[in-house]
Amino acid sequence: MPTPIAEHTVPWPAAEAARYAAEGYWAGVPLGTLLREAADRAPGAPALTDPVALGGAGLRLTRAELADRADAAAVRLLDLGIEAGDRIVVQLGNGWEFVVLTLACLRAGIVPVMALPAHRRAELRYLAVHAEAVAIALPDRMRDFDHQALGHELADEVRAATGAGWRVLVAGDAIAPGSVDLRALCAPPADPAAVRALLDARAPRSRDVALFLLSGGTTGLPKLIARTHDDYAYNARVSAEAAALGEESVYLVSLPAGHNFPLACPGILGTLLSGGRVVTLPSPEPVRAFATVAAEGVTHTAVVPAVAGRWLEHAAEHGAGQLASLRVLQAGGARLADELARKVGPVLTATLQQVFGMAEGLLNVTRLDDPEDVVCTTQGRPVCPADEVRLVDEWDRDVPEGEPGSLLTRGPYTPRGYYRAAEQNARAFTEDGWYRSGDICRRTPEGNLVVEGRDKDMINRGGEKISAEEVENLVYQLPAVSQVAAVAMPDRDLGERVCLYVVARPGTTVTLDEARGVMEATGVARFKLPERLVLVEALPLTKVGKIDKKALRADVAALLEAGSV
Ligand code: OOB
Repeated sequence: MPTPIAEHTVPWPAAEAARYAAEGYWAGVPLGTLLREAADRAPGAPALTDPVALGGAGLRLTRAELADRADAAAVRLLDLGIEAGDRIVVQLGNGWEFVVLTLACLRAGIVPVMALPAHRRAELRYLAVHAEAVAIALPDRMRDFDHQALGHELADEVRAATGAGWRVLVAGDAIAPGSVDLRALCAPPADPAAVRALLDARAPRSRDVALFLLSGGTTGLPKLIARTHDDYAYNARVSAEAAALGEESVYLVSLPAGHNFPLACPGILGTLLSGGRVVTLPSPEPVRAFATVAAEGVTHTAVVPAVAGRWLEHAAEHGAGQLASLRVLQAGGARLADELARKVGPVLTATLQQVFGMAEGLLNVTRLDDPEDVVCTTQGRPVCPADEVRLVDEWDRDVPEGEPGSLLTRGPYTPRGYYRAAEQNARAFTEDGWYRSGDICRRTPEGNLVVEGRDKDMINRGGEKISAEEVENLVYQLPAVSQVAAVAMPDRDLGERVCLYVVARPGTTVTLDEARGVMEATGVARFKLPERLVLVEALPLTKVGKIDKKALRADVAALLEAGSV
């Protein structure tokens, strides 16, 4: 049977936990109950719109309808033998099924593992095995990929790892034999009061793990971040306040919904807790997104800088008339260039909120009433008075005020360790529980953070995080590769893309296609594939003998500048 989650999580020390509860950051109420209570405050108010559902006719749910469907789905999951504490890998596109299933899990204490739609066999298998999941929820097909078939292909390996069953829950029209029809599972209950009473009686504890998020990735395999009901509810609530979300707000989710930013910063959960309405869209592509903002009266949304750039271009060409209702545009996930930031207000006619966050916890935001310079040139400041942030040098000593340093953090919604990862935790957390974010920041005199770089081995491709180590491990499978280094190369649209520096074995060569081919064969997400390959005689080394990635990043930037790659 799957191991109880608590055996592999790192709790906050008792003194801190007591303080976070006493100071009101931890409300002591599980997320599912908080969401149900929010529904009770105005049962008939609109809560969820999926304009694409039902063959384009759209699905609209009130708060009560959404909460009842979530309760019905929770009970049906329990009836399938999936119990509180069990894990479900969730890989769904942005749509109503994602919202109902997530709420159902939160109500029943079933723990979703938030995969991304771009993940493929390698990532899903790893997540399922590492989390000892008993089920996976996916679409039948998405963007020409047969997710349902993959869900079934994973069965044997996952069962061997967990010793438990494996259910494939499928959202779509083509439900294969052996799959569970997720839409039927999420249908309204016959007796809403009965399912509700059943779930009220078995609500999880607020300090239990509510869900797993994935780390941005600096190691060979992604790490799981266990977020508790208490900490994640606070995360959603405090970011909703900072974005001024309320009952009249309409939040558009067009980034992948399982990512922390659109899920709870304030995202779907913050909106529903505030009594607002969530509108789902499968992608942030501007023609559709702008039309949806206009049609649904969207007031808030979140984008990554690459999307902000596309929206600005689209608005410059076609005007921003469709965005009249948009009040707050959040941008985060990667550094937003100051020049782009300055255009958001005038061109998109919305207030920009920069969000510098991480699935590991800490959230920094610019406030809606901050002066323009702060909003356009900084990534904001922590959302919680109890957030602790240090900027340190390579010996963990605080840098002088105003100097750049590596960001360490602790706080009421920043867990003290990854799930089931003792070895990585020793590196990613200090002994006294500070998380090493790997971001190099400086603090302005008025207390805002500016992200200046990073000292972690990660490539940030338009907000999608790629571990250099993971890419390198995969490319090393090619016999002709003697040495390989994956580094970020600057890119106008995405900020960064993956570039490989390769030393080939004598008498051989390595091409970009071969490197991509060997990665694809292992079934990893396509966004991780390198887009340039530079053959070199040797890789530059630092004084201590490590590959000098800084030199390589400078090298590829110079090559691009000279137009020779
Ligand atoms: C968000 O979360 P993750 O876990 O995908 O990635 C976290 C990392 C940060 O450590 C930093 O390196 C980078 O992404 N990052 C930014 C940034 N926001 C995130 N770098 C520069 N400027 C920013 N504004 O990306 C995330 C989570 C919650 C809210 C927003 C973003």
